[in-house]
Amino acid sequence: MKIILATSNPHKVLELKELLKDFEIYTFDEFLTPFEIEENGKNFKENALLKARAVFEALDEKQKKDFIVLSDDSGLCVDVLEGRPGVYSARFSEQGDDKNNRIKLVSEMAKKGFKESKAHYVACIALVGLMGEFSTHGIMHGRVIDTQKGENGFGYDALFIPKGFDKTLAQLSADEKNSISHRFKALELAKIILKILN
Ligand code: ITT
Repeated sequence: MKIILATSNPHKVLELKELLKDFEIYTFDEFLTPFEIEENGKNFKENALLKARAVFEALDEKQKKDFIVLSDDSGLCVDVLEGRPGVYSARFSEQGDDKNNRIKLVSEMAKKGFKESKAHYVACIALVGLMGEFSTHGIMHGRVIDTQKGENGFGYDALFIPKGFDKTLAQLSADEKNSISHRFKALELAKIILKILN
């Protein structure tokens, strides 16, 4: 089955390609001129569907027959921040880059008097094709700390310790992260749908 990834985040592309090794994977910029997709959904599922739909609609009729579009909307929900940054994870800081997002997370916890908090990552995977629209979710529980540790991964990984571990995600290898992550879990469910559609 041929899949087009509807994401502009190169870190996600790497993880998704690794996790979807058995499929023929393309990125949407191999077929389309990259364009802005307004993520104005109120939850991960709405945003994931918005992204996959926008890319699918931009394909020509032949491509629509040949491909399924797969998107990922994901984020980190921190308990002491009442679930923030959530769907705003990519644009939490004014600058909207990973480094400033991590700084803002630590400072928002500090403002409330916390050095760490329970937290969870969520990923929603959306699939859009001629056969219809589908979505799956995956969650990884853990805690966030106020000191960055490790160099691997992206986003908030240097601040996130998965439940049952004593290292941050950025201190784990890509294979270790990919065997426990929110993205891995959502994709395991998405693969069941893909197999049935095939
Ligand atoms: P696309 O919309 O183009 O896919 P994006 O980065 O804007 O790219 P999202 O809106 O889904 O994607 O935001 C995801 C953000 O959540 C991401 O930028 C990180 O800050 C955070 N995030 C999600 N999954 C993560 C992971 O596995 N590790 C670290 N941070 C993650």
